Amino acid sequence: MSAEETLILVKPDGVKRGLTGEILRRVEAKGYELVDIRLVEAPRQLLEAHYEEHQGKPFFEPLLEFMSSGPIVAIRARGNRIIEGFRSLAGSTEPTLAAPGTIRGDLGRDWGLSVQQNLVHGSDSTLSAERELALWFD
Ligand code: RTP
Ligand code: MG
Repeated sequence: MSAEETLILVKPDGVKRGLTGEILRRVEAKGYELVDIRLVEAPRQLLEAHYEEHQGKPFFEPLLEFMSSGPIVAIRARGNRIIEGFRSLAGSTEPTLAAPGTIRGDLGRDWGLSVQQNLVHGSDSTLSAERELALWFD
């Protein structure tokens, strides 16, 4: 089987807290390859497309506001079963519930806000990975 690619985002909370290096370190230490990387101030249109599955949900607007609150580091990364593998490195969505040893479990904080500020995003399927990589890297 040939290696997969995924989109990883270090969200604005991760960049602001100076955790980009630590997050990249974990991705590289796992043996994944960094193929491309860029720092982006994401326009609203990009975020709406990225999160189209969540349109209409109560956390959609706060989520877009959070994702617009500072620069994001977008990473194209490659490896065998990286889509599943990175989501396992990232841990569950809620930092409080994410297992220790994961990015969100070790480094994520619950700020008591209406949206989970959980440091990273990772594509959740080959279809989303293709779609999201096309949005962030054209
Ligand atoms: P991601 O897409 O960012 O990798 O995270 P995920 O799959 O674990 O979570 P998902 O359900 O796709 O939700 C996308 C992002 O929206 C924020 N969120 N906040 N009720 C809440 O407070 C809530 N629910 C979702 C998080 O930033 C989540 O990562
Ligand atoms: Mg998701």
